Amino acid sequence: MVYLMERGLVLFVLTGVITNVGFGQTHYNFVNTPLNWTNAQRVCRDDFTDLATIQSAADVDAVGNTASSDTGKAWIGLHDDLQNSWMWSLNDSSFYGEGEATYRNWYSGQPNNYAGRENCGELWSLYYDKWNDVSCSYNRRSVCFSGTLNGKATFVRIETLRNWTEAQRFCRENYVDLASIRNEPEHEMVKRVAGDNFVWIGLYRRKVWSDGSDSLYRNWENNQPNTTGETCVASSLESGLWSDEDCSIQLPFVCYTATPAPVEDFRSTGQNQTSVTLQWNKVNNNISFILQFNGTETNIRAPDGDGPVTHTVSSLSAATEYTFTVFSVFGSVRSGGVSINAVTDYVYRFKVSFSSGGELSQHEKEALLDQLIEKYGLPPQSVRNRSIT
Ligand SMILES: [Ca+2]
Ligand SMILES: [Ca+2]
Repeated sequence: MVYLMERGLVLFVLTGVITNVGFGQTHYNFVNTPLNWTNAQRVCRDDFTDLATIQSAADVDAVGNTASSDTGKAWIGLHDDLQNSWMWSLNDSSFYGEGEATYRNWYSGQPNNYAGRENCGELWSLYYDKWNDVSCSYNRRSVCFSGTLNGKATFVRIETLRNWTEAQRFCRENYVDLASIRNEPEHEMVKRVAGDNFVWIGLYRRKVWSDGSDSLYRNWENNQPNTTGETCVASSLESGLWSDEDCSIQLPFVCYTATPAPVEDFRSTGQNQTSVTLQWNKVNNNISFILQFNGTETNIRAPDGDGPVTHTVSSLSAATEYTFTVFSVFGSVRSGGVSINAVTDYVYRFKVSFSSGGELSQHEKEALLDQLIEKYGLPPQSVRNRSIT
C-alpha cells in the first residue's frame, strides 16, 4: 500500500489588479484661535502641513467651506519676505559665483515695501547710488546687461522711460537682460552707466508662500495690498478676497494638510494557508500607512531606511481570496488606496491505494501526482510545494 500525500499543493492566484489609485485634494483646516502670523505659521507646521497655500478659485471656495459660520479675516500662508525673496531677472545659476546671486547694496532703511507695493529694485542715484525697492509700475530709465567682454560684464543705459516689466522685455529683446549686479566692482560699473538717474536693475521679488510654493494665483480685495509694514496676508472668510495686514495682529488662520501620495508597487510576496505577506514602496519618505482588509484597518509604520515596507497578515483562512488595500497617511489625511487581491494556499491531500503491493519509485510517484493534478483540473503552475510521503 502506498500513501501519496500532497501537503502543499497550492493554487496561487495573484490578480495584481489595482482597483483604485486616487489623488485627493488639499485639506484645509480652520483654526479659530487668534494668533499673530508667525505663531499661526508655527501651529500649522506643528499640527498640519503649513499655513494655507491657495492656488485657484476652487481653493478659495474650499477655504471658505472650512469656516462657513465665520465672516472675519484669517491668516493664509502668503507674506512678504523683504530680505530673502529678491531675485535677479537673469536667472542662470552658472552666471553667479559663490554669494554673487545674493549680493545686495540697499540704501539704509530699504527695502521697506512702501505702501505695500514695492516689488522691483532700482539704483537710486540721488541717495548715494544705493538700491531701493519701488513700485514696478513707475517709469524709469534702465540699465541692461549687454554681455561679457574679456571676462567683464558690460552695461548699457536705456533713456526711454518704461515700467520694470517693459524695461525687462526691452533688455531681453535687444541685449541680454536687465542688469544683474554680482559684486562691488559691478555695482560701481552700473553706477557709472546710470549717471544721475533712477534706473531699473534686474532685481524683483514676489510675495512668498509659507510652504515655498511658487503659485502666482492672487485674489486681492480692491486696493489691496496697500500699506507699508503690512507684510502678511489674510483672507476674508466671507468673500475669499485677500488683504495685506500687520503681521502682529491676532487673527484666526487657515492651515492645510497635504494629501500624501499613494504607495507604489503594492504586491504580494508570498503566502501560506493562513498568512499573506504584502510589500509596497514608500513615496516621498512617508512612513505611516493603513492596511485595510476584511473590514478591519491596521496602522503600519515603515522601518527606517529606503527599502520597501513588508507586512505579513496572519490568522487567515486557507484557500480564501482577500482584497488588501493600503493607504499612505499623513496626519489625519490618507492617500488614495491601492488594492490587490491575494489568495491563501489551497491544500489538497491525495490518498492513493493500490491493489497490488510494491514500492513506487520517486519518479513514478511524481508521475502519479501529475496525473492527479491534471485530473482535478489544476493548472500545473499552481503547484508550489509538493511533498510525497
Ligand atoms: Ca522703498
Ligand atoms: Ca492692507
